[in-house]
Amino acid sequence: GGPAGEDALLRCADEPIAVPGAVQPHGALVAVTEPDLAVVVASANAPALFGRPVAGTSLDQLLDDEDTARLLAGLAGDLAEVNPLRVRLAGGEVDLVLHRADGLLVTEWEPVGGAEQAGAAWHRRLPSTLQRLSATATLEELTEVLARDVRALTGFDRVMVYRFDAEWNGEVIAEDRREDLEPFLGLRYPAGDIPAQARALYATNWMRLIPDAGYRPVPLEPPVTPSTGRPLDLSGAMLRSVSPVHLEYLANMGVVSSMSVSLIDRGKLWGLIACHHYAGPHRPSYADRVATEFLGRTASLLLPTPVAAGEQNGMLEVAQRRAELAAAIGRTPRSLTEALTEGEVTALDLLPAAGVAVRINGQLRLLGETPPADRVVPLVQGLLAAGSPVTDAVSRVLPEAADLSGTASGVLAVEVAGGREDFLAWFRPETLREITWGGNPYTSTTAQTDAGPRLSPRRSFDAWSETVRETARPWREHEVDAARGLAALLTGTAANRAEEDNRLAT
Ligand code: BLA
Repeated sequence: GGPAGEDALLRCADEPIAVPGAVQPHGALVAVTEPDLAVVVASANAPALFGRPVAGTSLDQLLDDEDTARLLAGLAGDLAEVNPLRVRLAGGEVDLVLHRADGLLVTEWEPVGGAEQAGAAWHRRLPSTLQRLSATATLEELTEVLARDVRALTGFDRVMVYRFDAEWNGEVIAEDRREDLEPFLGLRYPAGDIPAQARALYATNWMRLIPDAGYRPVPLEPPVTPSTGRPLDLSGAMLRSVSPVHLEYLANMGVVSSMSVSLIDRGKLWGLIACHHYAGPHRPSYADRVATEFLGRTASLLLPTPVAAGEQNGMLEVAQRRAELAAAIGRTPRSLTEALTEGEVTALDLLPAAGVAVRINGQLRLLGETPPADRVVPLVQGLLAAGSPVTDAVSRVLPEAADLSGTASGVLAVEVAGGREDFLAWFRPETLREITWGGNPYTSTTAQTDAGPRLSPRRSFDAWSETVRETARPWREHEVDAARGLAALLTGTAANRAEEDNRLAT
């Protein structure tokens, strides 16, 4: 794994962030039953917001008749289309935001006063913003436009596009910031900074806001919901109180306000738009947050296009080689191994690699730079058995293969079915990479808490460089697809030929 050890990650990932039993103080939460709107759970700050006790009452007693009617009308339809309902309370205008959880209607009340409003001016610019996003030609451009427009909309001091790698470490790949701030562009952060349960939540919930990381959590009353016997599920609540570990992290970073919007590629969390404010608390209005989420959703839809994925380079070549190899296999009377290793186009030409091993009907052939023949079969079988046939860091899967890093730091192996343990395997050598972390990720400390020892965030986020060894240039998705396609073709062909041989023999 990455810099933070598995155990520590697991303990961080154990924190039940969906049920903190508290909200942030920039609004109040009231959960009610339907259809009578009777109050079941309320945050301790609700009475102050409504100017009267809320326990034992119902929402129609807290709202005027007109707002109650609008609320009831909204409940009949799609709640996402109702949010926010602008209502008037004694203390002023409030954005009322609705969703359902634990069989209750959860209502969240956020005062309009005190929020930053980009408002109508920005909304008029939305069409041109979308035009700019969709007209970008590369992922770099797309994420740059995204960072710039989100900052223009929300007024944060710094807006970053943060991309996860295969091990959930992340990298800042685009940034727009106040000029006097030091750049974070290009810095990496270890997977443990955003633990698994947080990533799982962010894969379904697009937006979270911490207007003031120095806040004091406001408890829910009662702490345990009578109907479920558990604390209220706040995974869909905009006011959800966040992890104290994360608040410590933000304080260590000097961040006063943080907001993040998910970037989701075909259902999988791809990255985040991460926003910081340093000068003081910062709260973009609910409407502006919805607009930001809309930009995040739009960018997410553009991610899988070949242009954004940066996949157009080399894609045609690989497809072309694959077709040529398929033709060679179809036409040759020779063995499949010969067809793949002796023709004008060989398996080594299929995709960029330094060497290839072909093993069909137990017959092994090597081309280019590969590990020695007696090491190739155990290496590939070890990777297959470990469930990591495609890797750019072989020694992390099989430490005993570390001495092969000069030829096989990266292996892309595919099985050819037929019961003879046949395979194709491409090899890439070690390429030393210098990477720069936002703070030395190996210095996280363990803190004692009520729930036992837990990793606490590192204190320094100063750039810290490390040379990564025993890794190869990563395999790209279309390369893996081409290798799998070729293996499937060989599987079919080998089966046909075996059948033919049988018929000839009888
Ligand atoms: C959450 N960590 C987060 C979030 C971000 C980061 C963006 C989402 C919440 C938010 O929007 O603020 C991390 N923020 C970053 C990174 C950058 C940034 C990498 O700006 C880079 C520039 N964090 C730790 C450790 C633990 C931990 C050791 O450092 C665990 C013990 C936990 N991070 C943690 C948790 C959450 C989190 C639990 C979820 C917070 C929540 O939603 O309740």
